[in-house]
Parts: sequence; C-alpha cells; structure tokens
Amino acid sequence: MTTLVDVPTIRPHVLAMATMKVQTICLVQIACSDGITGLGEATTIGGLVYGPEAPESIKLLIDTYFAPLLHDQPADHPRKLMAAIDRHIVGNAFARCAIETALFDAQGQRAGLPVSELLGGRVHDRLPVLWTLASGETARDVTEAQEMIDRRRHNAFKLKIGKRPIAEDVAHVAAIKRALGDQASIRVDVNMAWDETSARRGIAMLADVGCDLVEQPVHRSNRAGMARLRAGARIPIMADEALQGPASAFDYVSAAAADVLAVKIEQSGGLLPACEVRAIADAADVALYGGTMLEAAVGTAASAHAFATFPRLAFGTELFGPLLLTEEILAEPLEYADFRLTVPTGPGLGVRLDADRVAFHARDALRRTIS
Ligand code: MUC
Ligand code: MG
Repeated sequence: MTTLVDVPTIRPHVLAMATMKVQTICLVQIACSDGITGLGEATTIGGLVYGPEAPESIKLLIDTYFAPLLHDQPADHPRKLMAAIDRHIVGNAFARCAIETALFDAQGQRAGLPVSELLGGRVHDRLPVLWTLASGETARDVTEAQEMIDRRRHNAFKLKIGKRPIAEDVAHVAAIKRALGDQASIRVDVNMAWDETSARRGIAMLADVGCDLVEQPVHRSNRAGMARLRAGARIPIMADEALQGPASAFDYVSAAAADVLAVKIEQSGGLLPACEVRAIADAADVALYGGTMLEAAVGTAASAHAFATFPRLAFGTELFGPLLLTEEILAEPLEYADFRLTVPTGPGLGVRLDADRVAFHARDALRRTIS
C-alpha cells in the first residue's frame, strides 16, 4: 500500500532551485502473509525540481509496476526479490529504495534484528547530525544556529547558497561564521547553481571566510569540472546530485572528482547500493557523508541503519529531516541529543507509525472520510 502524506515544514526551506513549505512523503507498507508489515519511504525535494522522480509518480509506479512483482513472492530474501525486480524495472531509484527498505524492515522484524545488523552490523550507535540553515535571512539563520548549539542539538551547519550573486552569498556565509566562530563547522551546498568559472571564484572566496566544505558547486553532469575544481581548491569539495548509485560513485572516484561523497539511500537506489557506494569510497580513500533527501522519520531511520554500518564517516550526517517538519508521524519520535541521532535498536527499522497522524495528513484523507 502506498500513501501520500503532506506535512508542513517549520519554516520555509530555501534552496537554490526551490523553496519548500511542505514535504510530501510517499509511505510504502508491504503486508506479508506471516502478518508482518514492512515500512518504506520515498521522498524528494520540490516535486520534480531536484530529480526525475516525484512522490506522485513514485506512488503511481509502485502501485502499477512494483507491487504486482511482489505478489505471492517469498518476502524473506530481500536481495533476491530486488534482483527479480531489477530484471523488470529500469531506474526509478527512489521508488526502488522505498520497496527495498520495506522488505528489510519486514525481514528485520521476522529475524528479531535491526536493519543495520542485516546490512553487516553497525559500527555506530549514534550519528553526528548537521542542520541546514536555509531561512533565506542571515540574522534569522544566526539566531537559529545559536539556539541549536545552546540546546546541543547541532554544531555543524550547512548553508544553502547559489540563488544570489556570489559576493552576497559569501557575505552571508562570512557573517554566520563570524557570529558562531569556533563553536560550529560551516559548510555550503550550491545545489549545482554555479558554472565552473563562478565556482572557482566562489570556492576561493568561501575558503577565505572559513567555510569547511563546498557541496555540488556545478551541474551533476560536469564531472571533469568537479575534478578541476577539486584539484585547485583549498577546502574539500563534495559530490551530491552527481551520485546516482555505485556506478556513478566509481566514475567519480576514478576521476578524482570529489574529496567527499554524500551518500543518499534514495539517490543510490536503496540500502544495499548505498552500502556499495560506501565500499567504493573507502576503497578509493575518499571521505564519506551521510546525506538526506529530507526524508521524514521512516526514510531517516532507514538511512541511519545504513550509515551506522559505515566505519568511516568523516563529515557526519545530515539526518535531520523529521526535525524540519511540524508534525511527527512516528508513535515514538527518533532521538536527537548531544549533537547526534540515536540509531534505533528495535527489530527492523525499529520505528512504528502513528496511524492517526498519518491518516490526518494523508492526501486523500478528505475523500476517504466522506466516501
Ligand atoms: C541536498 O541537496 O543536499 C539535504 C539537506 C538539505 O537541507 O537539503 C537537502 C538536499
Ligand atoms: Mg546537496
């Protein structure tokens, strides 16, 4: 069963390509004949503006193409089932991830083990979590950051830039770095908004004001440009949108096109492919970061299980998705404390939905109550 759930954000989240005021979650529930139900989530940013899949298209494709392939199949071998799906469905990484997540959740419940253990075993019980400052206003971002530091919730911040002229963006970064000083690590995400020449100038200016990392400065297709920028930069350059699973990760590390890979379970095509990206980065001695598509709690828990198995996670994670939403969809929220997220310990994903909250925010809630 797939359900679209619309949850407002706590404030507008301003990215180079979109301003988010609501997050649409495609929740997937796979009911197995042994009475176990596995949960998965496919979520993206700003409809179709970030990638080729939107929550509505994911729902349609899961209902129409993925679900029939699962009927009457043994659910207790997720990898085998996903290989069977791969023989019939090309691409659709986000939808694939949601299905694979639900199969692993169900299998973990069946085995009495957390998903992290099914993925090889966790090496971290808690993961560092950064917060994105993206209100669009410098003073508001400073206040928000200081409050996060005081509450010991986050001490690393990612600033979304690329929408304004470079000098204005760099002044914004400099002001935040000046206000927070050594209390915080400041990084930026350009979300592909610059061309290579602008990026060369922007990265040098960002290094001068104490920025620690620049994420995806140029278009995802410009791998050669990323390699040139990386070679000339004084601060690390991270690939995000360019990473679309293990083959692209291999391509990137082979071309020395990034210092850091932002692994996202959805962009990778699932938990297993995300772990393959991890292996490729480690083999190439390239640093890792646990990324997010701003998933709500189910996708965030799934990501946490995968990232908990990464021995080296030099730049931490950004698994704050549920905190950006006004409403909790879990019966018990994920635990954020001391700048870190606790990886759930229960069987499967170790999370349970709050069915009433989900029903309340489900997109077809009105139609269902009056029909
Ligand atoms: C992205 O491009 O990294 C992750 C955190 C955030 O604020 O936006 C996303 C997407
Ligand atoms: Mg990014």
